[in-house]
This record gives sequence, C-alpha cells and structure tokens, in this order.
Amino acid sequence: MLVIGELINGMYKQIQDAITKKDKKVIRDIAKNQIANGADAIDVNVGPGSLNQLDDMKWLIEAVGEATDKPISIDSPKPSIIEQVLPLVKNKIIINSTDAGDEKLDVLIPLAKKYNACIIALTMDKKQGVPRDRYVRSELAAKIVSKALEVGLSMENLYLDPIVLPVNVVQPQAIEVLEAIKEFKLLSSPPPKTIVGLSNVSQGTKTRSLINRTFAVMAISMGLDGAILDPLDRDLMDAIITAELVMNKNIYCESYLSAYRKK
Ligand code: THG
Repeated sequence: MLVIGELINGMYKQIQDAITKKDKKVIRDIAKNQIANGADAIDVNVGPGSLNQLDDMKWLIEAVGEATDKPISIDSPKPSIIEQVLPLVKNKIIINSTDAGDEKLDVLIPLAKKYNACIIALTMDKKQGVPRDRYVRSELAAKIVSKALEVGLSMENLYLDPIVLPVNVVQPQAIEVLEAIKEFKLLSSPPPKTIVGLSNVSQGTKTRSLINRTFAVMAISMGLDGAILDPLDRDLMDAIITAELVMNKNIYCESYLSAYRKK
C-alpha cells in the first residue's frame, strides 16, 4: 500500500513555526523520520494560516527534496499553486488534489499526464460538497475516471479519494466511505486506485490511534491502495502490514513485520 506521511502540514504548530522561521532542518528531519518509519511518499501542505501559499509551498518542496528522493504529494486546494510548483519538483509528483468539478479536472488531469504524476481525485465538487452516501461518491468517481481515460492518464496513476469524515460528527459516513472504496474498483478495467486521508476519521476523539487503525484495516479489506497517515504511529503501521498480509499482499514469515520494514 502507498503510505503518504501526513506530518508536514502547516496545521501543526511546529511546521507553521518552521515555515515562518525558514528552518529547513525541521522539515528535512520530519521528512526523513517519516520515511525511516515506512512512508513511501511525503505530503506537503502549507496549512490554513499561510500568508503566502505559493512561496511557502515552494520552500517546503525544496526542503523535502533535500531530505529524500521519494515522491512528494503536493497538497493544495488551489490548482494555480499546484501548476506553478510542478516544474520545480525533482522528485516524483503526486498531485493532491483535484475534485470532480470541471474547473479543476480540466486543468489538473492534463497536468498529471504531462508530468507523469500520480493524481488524487476527491469524489466531491464545489456545487454539492462532500456527498452524503456511496452512490453520489460513485457517480462523481465515474466522471473522474472517464476524464482520465479521455486524457490518456493511466489508471495506475489515478487515486480516487472518497473523503473520510470524523466518525464523532457524522458516524453513518464511515461505512459509506468503505463501500465506496469497493465500488470504485468496478468503474474500469484495469481499475482506478483508491486512497483516504485516514486521520480525518478520528479527529476530535479521545481514541485516535485505535480508531485510525481499525478503520485502516477495514478499508484495506475493501481493497484500499493508499493512505495519507501518521507513519510514526507504530501500532497503525503494524496493523496495516498485518492486514495486507491477510489480504495476501505480502508473504508470511515469523518476522514479517521487520521483513516488511526492510523492504
Ligand atoms: N484527502 C486528501 N488529502 C488530505 C486529506 C484527505 N490532506 C489533508 C488531510 N486530509 C490529511 N492530513 C491530515 C493531517 C493531520 C491531521 C489530519 C489529517 C490531524 N491533525 C491534528 C488534528 O487536527 O487534530 C493536528 C493536531 C495539532 O495541531 O497538533 O488530525 O482526506 N487527498
């Protein structure tokens, strides 16, 4: 499974402070630590408090690029920011994200193709926001898949995100997201990939790690291909590796946890 480390996000005070003070070492260390703990890629998000999103994003990408050659997930709701930073990224790129609205799809899917990047597509649009059930999610997913096929973007590079919401706020949504993951796989052959922002599910709860790893295992059983998550959560990473073992995606041996980590 594609594990994207979520910790370089201006939502965290430490990251916001590092951005303000232009302290690249903090960013490099957090990038390296996530990779050392099993992340396959690093998400970068300037956070809601950024006063200059373009410059802050460029700086974060530069700092992460100094720390690792692993893919960088450019996490911004603004297509213009994504478009302007793309030529500067030396690592493999994950565009995070487009939604299902034409405004973003028409710009970002061709850019993903041009840069041979992966792209995460949220199954929502500006008009209706986050869908309330699996059916609307699948309708929007179908629109995204057909746009990708039209542009010639490989399904290997398309990650559909059904949008995970906090279980303490909208409890009935969790099962809708899980069922959507399964249904997205039926949209094309070969199928598109699926991904979630895992930590969303536990926001505001007192048992975050337990809820995160329980939901992760259930999503993996539905065929999940990737997650944006905290790779420093050892129990979570162990649960994911074990769920993938049960799904026959890696080989059992007595030391499968450490064997996986050395891969
Ligand atoms: N899908 C996609 N991208 C995403 C998300 C998604 N990017 C952002 C987010 N969701 C995933 N990343 C995070 C990062 C941090 C947290 C949740 C999701 C988080 N942060 C603490 C909190 O809010 O409680 C911050 C605590 C602190 O301030 O120290 O939970 O769904 N494609």
